[in-house]
Amino acid sequence: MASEIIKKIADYLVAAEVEKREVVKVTKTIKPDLTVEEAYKAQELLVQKKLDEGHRIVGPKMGLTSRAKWDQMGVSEPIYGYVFDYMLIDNGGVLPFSDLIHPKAEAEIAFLIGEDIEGPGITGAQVLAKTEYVLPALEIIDSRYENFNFTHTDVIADNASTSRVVFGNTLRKPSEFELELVGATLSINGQIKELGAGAAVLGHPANAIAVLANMLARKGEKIKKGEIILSGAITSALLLRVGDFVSGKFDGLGEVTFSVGE
Ligand code: 0L1
Ligand code: MG
Repeated sequence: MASEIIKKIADYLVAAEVEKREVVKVTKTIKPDLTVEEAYKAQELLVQKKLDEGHRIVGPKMGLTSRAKWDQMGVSEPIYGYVFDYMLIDNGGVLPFSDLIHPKAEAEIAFLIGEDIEGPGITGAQVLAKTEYVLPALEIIDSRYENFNFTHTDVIADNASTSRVVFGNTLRKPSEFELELVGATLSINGQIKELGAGAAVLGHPANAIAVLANMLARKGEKIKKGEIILSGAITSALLLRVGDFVSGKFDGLGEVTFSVGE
């Protein structure tokens, strides 16, 4: 049973998302000593609220998957959140800026899972064997906290800044690739702003999915067949503005685009 304070945190963050307004981080306003366990409990309540409203989970997502981000946040583990159906934008579609607070885009490789994956002890190789397809994606993160200013536990409670996702149309078997070598560029209005390779994600994007399976196992959960999972950012995230045309080009996986509307 969640405590009143954990419920308060979930309500605080859901209201910020719905009202599209940034808020001061939870560790400054509600609970300075928020633990990782409590933060995931708050995230669970936030997720449950969305399910109760009739939204459907597309899949979990991994965040903070680069060692550079770990150093920056002083942590040694990625985080996860959940992508919902209302967050999906068609490839080539429009992201209405007024729906969000201060969106940023990052390039990622997504995994369409072919069989349940249950930790602990899952490896990247096991993930690849149970992956139906990989596909390119642009994730739009939109922290509910002012200036993206948060601690590790704040961002966990905030559903790992999850906001919108554009999946590409090219589905390929993971066996066709060395995913760690897949390069990606992220451009705005035709100019390459960021670039990277799959190896930026824990050495190989499948490793991030393995970590997710092992983290979910701690609470008796598993990755489910049919889920589409973002494995973590290959590039840094770029702040978006109205009028931007955003394009992610992935070696062998095609292009994903969207425009930022008003
Ligand atoms: O998807 C991500 O890696 C985002 C994790 C949260 C950190 C951020 O909002 O920058
Ligand atoms: Mg991401």
